[in-house]
Amino acid sequence: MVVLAHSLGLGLALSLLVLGVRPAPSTSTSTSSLLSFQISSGGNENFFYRDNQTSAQVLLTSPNNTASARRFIAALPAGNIGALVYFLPLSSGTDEQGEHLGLTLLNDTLTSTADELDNVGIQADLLFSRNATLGVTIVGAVRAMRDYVEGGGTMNSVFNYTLGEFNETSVWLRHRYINASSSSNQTQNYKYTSLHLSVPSSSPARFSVTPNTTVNGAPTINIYSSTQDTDFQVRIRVLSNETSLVGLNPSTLFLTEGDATTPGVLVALQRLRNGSSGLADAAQQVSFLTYEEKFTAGGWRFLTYFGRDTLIALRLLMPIMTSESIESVLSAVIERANSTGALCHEETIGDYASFVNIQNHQPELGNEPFYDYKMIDTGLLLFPALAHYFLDLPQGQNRQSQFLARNATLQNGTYAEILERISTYNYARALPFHANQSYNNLLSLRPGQPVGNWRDSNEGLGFGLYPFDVNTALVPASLRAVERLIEEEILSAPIFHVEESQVAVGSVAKSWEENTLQFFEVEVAGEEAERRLKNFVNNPSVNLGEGILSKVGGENETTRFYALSLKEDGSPVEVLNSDISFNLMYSSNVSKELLEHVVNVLRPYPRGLLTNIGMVVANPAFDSNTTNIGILDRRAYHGTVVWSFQQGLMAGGLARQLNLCGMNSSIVMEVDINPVPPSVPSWCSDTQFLQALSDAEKRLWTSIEGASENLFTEVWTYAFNNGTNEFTVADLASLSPSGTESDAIQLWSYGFLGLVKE
Ligand SMILES: *[C@@H]1O[C@H](CO)[C@@H](O)[C@H](O)[C@H]1NC(C)=O
Ligand SMILES: *[C@@H]1O[C@H](CO)[C@@H](O)[C@H](O)[C@H]1NC(C)=O
Ligand SMILES: *[C@@H]1O[C@H](CO)[C@@H](O)[C@H](O)[C@H]1NC(C)=O
Ligand SMILES: *[C@@H]1O[C@H](CO)[C@@H](O)[C@H](O)[C@H]1NC(C)=O
Ligand SMILES: *[C@@H]1O[C@H](CO)[C@@H](O)[C@H](O)[C@H]1NC(C)=O
Ligand SMILES: *[C@@H]1O[C@H](CO)[C@@H](O)[C@H](O)[C@H]1NC(C)=O
Ligand SMILES: *[C@@H]1O[C@H](CO)[C@@H](O)[C@H](O)[C@H]1NC(C)=O
Ligand SMILES: *[C@@H]1O[C@H](CO)[C@@H](O)[C@H](O)[C@H]1NC(C)=O
Ligand SMILES: *[C@@H]1O[C@H](CO)[C@@H](O)[C@H](O)[C@H]1NC(C)=O
Ligand SMILES: *[C@@H]1O[C@H](CO)[C@@H](O)[C@H](O)[C@H]1NC(C)=O
Ligand SMILES: *[C@@H]1O[C@H](CO)[C@@H](O)[C@H](O)[C@H]1NC(C)=O
Ligand SMILES: CC(=O)N[C@H]1CO[C@H](CO)[C@@H](O)[C@@H]1O
Repeated sequence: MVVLAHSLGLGLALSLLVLGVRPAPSTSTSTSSLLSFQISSGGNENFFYRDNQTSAQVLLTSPNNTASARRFIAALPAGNIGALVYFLPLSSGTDEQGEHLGLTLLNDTLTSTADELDNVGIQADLLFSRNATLGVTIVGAVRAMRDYVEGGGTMNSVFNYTLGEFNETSVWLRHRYINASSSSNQTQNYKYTSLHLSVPSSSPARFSVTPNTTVNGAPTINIYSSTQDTDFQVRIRVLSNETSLVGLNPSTLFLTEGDATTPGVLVALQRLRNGSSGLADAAQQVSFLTYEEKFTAGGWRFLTYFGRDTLIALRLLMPIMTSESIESVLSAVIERANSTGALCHEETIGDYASFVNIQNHQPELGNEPFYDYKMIDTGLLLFPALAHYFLDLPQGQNRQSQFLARNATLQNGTYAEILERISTYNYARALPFHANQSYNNLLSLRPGQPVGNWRDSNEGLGFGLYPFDVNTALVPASLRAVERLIEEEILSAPIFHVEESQVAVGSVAKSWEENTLQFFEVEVAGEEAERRLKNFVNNPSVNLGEGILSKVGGENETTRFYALSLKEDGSPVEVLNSDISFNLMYSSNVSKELLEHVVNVLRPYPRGLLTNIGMVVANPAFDSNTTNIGILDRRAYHGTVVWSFQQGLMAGGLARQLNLCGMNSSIVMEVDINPVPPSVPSWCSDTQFLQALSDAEKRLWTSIEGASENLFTEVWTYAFNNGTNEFTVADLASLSPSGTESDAIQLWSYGFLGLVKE
């Protein structure tokens, strides 16, 4: 309680970090279920709307974006359906070629809508600056829209729309669900996603529609002004028969200030309510992504269930969340476990599920959800969250009995039974390395899978097979959490035998804690490190120039860091990376040596990871395999780019470690509630080292605050000015060869709401 009194004094004296969130109009975090806000990000205007009937994100290409096509996207979490339309300027023959089409969404016109068959969805009024025509149009599955946008124009004719009724003022485009019957039965009509274009009263807009007689050919749909007015309005609606999810309002999602049991939690909650902190808007944004039944990962691309994203977001936000919302995340994950005990990465629903089921030769499943179990990390993130909730946080006190007794709805069994299965599966995965500590007993990507952890690709892992985060942080952290839950009799011990004798979960954890890091150790001697660094900055795909090296210091020092992953032969992928953040956030008893690596990593890029606009997640500067330089450059989704959640994990994890040393070690106030360790870590008494760690923390926050406008987005990249040696934020979509874009709001990036920097 001494700690509490002390930091209360501190809390009142806080000068809060004012995060640069864009202002959202009107609505407050009251009990109203209405959400309506707008965000400019990544070359798009993003509009968000939720009421008690529907929920949707709409995007339009920003007016100042130089692309000639104006892209309209609507994405609805219900069924993960939507529509994508590229509007193109219509040349009248007398026009200058390439003349610009202006297209904007009229303020306050985005709202919910329903048709006479009780299909529901959204509508908005668009303002056109000139005659236009419809380019590529996809109606239906958001995943089919992503395939087109990110897959170099991939389209599959099973997702084609058909032209419905049309005249001069109304055009219906419909995509019939893949598993809809082909009967002409009227009541089957609901098995459609529809895009409806119409003309609001008094608008001079008209449609000129030419059906296409070619099989699968798209009709020509022109939109023009029937008067001398060049500006005209068109109403756009996207509708389906999917049942809308029930959203969690900010007041359901987060604790009220009266519930706060520590000064840190109180301050974090006050910021959410306080308009001047900018975070009241953030509370609405994260609310848009959360539903009673599940949390979604980000919009527009990931408005569906993702296990990893929701569990990491939960770990960071849990101290300020209500029991109801915490249990919503936990139950969504548990409900989707498979019968072996693996956890689901992504849930494919709606029409795209029919497509996947057909691809998997199981068309009889219709549009039953497809759950994907390819990731190796998701299952390891559950128990640390569960143990933290039931054992450390006030919200979880006395909740375990009712929670564990619940019957699952998506499968048979109680939560207790499913959790036993998951923990037994994890334990079994960990035993081989306990028995024999050779690298090939570490957890590898699953056979035939190019992905397995958050760096979602072969390239992202530098073509490694054994990821660092999974093996050094998440396996032992998961085992330790299970050990605590067994001690408190919330779980029972997994029954599994090695050489006839049961091995305690804690002993298995210890083997992993003590013997995994060594495989990932990379050391590059001074002169060689300098040579590689010079080669890196001069590489054409990096092109930073040697000027920056004089700014980053540390010349000719031996460079030591942990590899991104191990290759099949056990050799380390020598890419400097941010995944040590998982050890800081999830591990118990981290060593001084690991923290020294943290100090190294938190140095200016390209010697470390820190730029003036955030922390990059990978840096191949010291890699002896120089082909990784081009593979993991600033255009790559997991290259030298900034992921906000990684910054949150690093900042939160570092605060977690520094706070173990007692008051004032960290510039981040203790919001998370952790048990007091039996003894203060020995490195805390090394004042010089503690200072180095604190300095690293300050550098990290300076870097983070350099792009505070982007904090809650998914990912961004940099542009570099060789004159000033400064970085500026750049949009990934416009540089990425695959068109990979960044979500304007991303659940786990809101982990920052659980961090209060003093
Ligand atoms: C939905 O909200 C509207 C406006 O707030 C209200 O009039 C209506 O009764 C609500 N409908 C339901 C089903 O809650
Ligand atoms: C385009 O406008 C948006 C605001 O609508 C702004 O955030 C962005 O920086 C602008 N981009 C350029 C390249 O001017
Ligand atoms: C529409 O809303 C935006 C953002 O809130 C605002 O900047 C703009 O002035 C509004 N336009 C009109 C015509 O009210
Ligand atoms: C066009 O079709 C719509 C919807 O079917 C109808 O309401 C409207 O009256 C029609 N307009 C004309 C000009 O025929
Ligand atoms: C039409 O479809 C509905 C729902 O599938 C079914 O209940 C009904 O019997 C069908 N009617 C006819 C005439 O086939
Ligand atoms: C019909 O579709 C074909 C194939 O996509 C296309 O080449 C043709 O231009 C279309 N015709 C019209 C009238 O839109
Ligand atoms: C728009 O299209 C209409 C109908 O084709 C045409 O009469 C008009 O001249 C066009 N306007 C412009 C500015 O090209
Ligand atoms: C779906 O369609 C059926 C039949 O028209 C209707 O009764 C039901 O209300 C619709 N549900 C939704 C969520 O649109
Ligand atoms: C569950 O998922 C794991 C991991 O992908 C897999 O090995 C196992 O076979 C799956 N179980 C079933 C019954 O499909
Ligand atoms: C779970 O289902 C069983 C049998 O199906 C039932 O006896 C039990 O009461 C249910 N438990 C809860 C918490 O609803
Ligand atoms: C649940 O149990 C019942 C009865 O044993 C069985 O028929 C059904 O297939 C099971 N459901 C699932 C999803 O395993
Ligand atoms: C109307 C429509 O959507 N047509 C598309 C059908 O799918 C093919 C590709 O498989 C496209 O080329 C058509 O434009």
